[in-house]
Amino acid sequence: MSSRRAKAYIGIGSNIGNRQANIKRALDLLNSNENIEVSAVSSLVETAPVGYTEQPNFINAAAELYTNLTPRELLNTLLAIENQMGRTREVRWGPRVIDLDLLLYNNEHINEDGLQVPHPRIMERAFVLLPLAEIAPELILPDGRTAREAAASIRDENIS
Ligand code: GSY
Repeated sequence: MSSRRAKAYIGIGSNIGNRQANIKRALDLLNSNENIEVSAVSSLVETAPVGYTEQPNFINAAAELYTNLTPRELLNTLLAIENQMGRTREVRWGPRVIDLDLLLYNNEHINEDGLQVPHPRIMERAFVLLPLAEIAPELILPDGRTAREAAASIRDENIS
C-alpha cells in the first residue's frame, strides 16, 4: 500500500463450519487487497449468540486496518469478501460463514444508505467491545469512553 490514509476497525464473526479457519481466510483476503493492511488482530473468542439465540455459538474477533479505501469502498470490500466466502442472507440474524462489520473509520460519523459509522450497536455488544479493547484499549468510542472502560463496564453488566 503506497500511503496509509485511514485507520479503521472491523468486527468479525463466524458460526458455520470451521469458524477459526473462516476468520483466518477473511483476514488473508483483506490483507491480499493492495489497499488494505491488517495491522492488529484480537484473540478469537467463542461467544454465545446474541439476539436470535437458536443458532450455534460464534467465534468473534476484531481487527485494526490501515486503508486507502473510502468508507464506502471499504464496506463494499467487506461485503465482497463475505460473498466470496459463501455468505447467504436468507435469515437476517441467522447463522453465517463470515460476518465483517465496519465499526469505526478514523473519527468519522457517517449515516448513509447501508453505511453507518460508528457501527450503531458497537456500545452494546460484548462480542465486539471485548476484542476491540484487546487491540485498542485507548481508542475513544462514540460515547467518549475508551474501549478499555466500555469493555470493563459491559463485562461487569454481564457478570452481575
Ligand atoms: O452482528 C454480528 C452477527 N451476530 C453475532 C455475533 O457475531 N456474535 C454473537 N455472539 N452473537 C451474534 N448475533 C449476531 S446477529
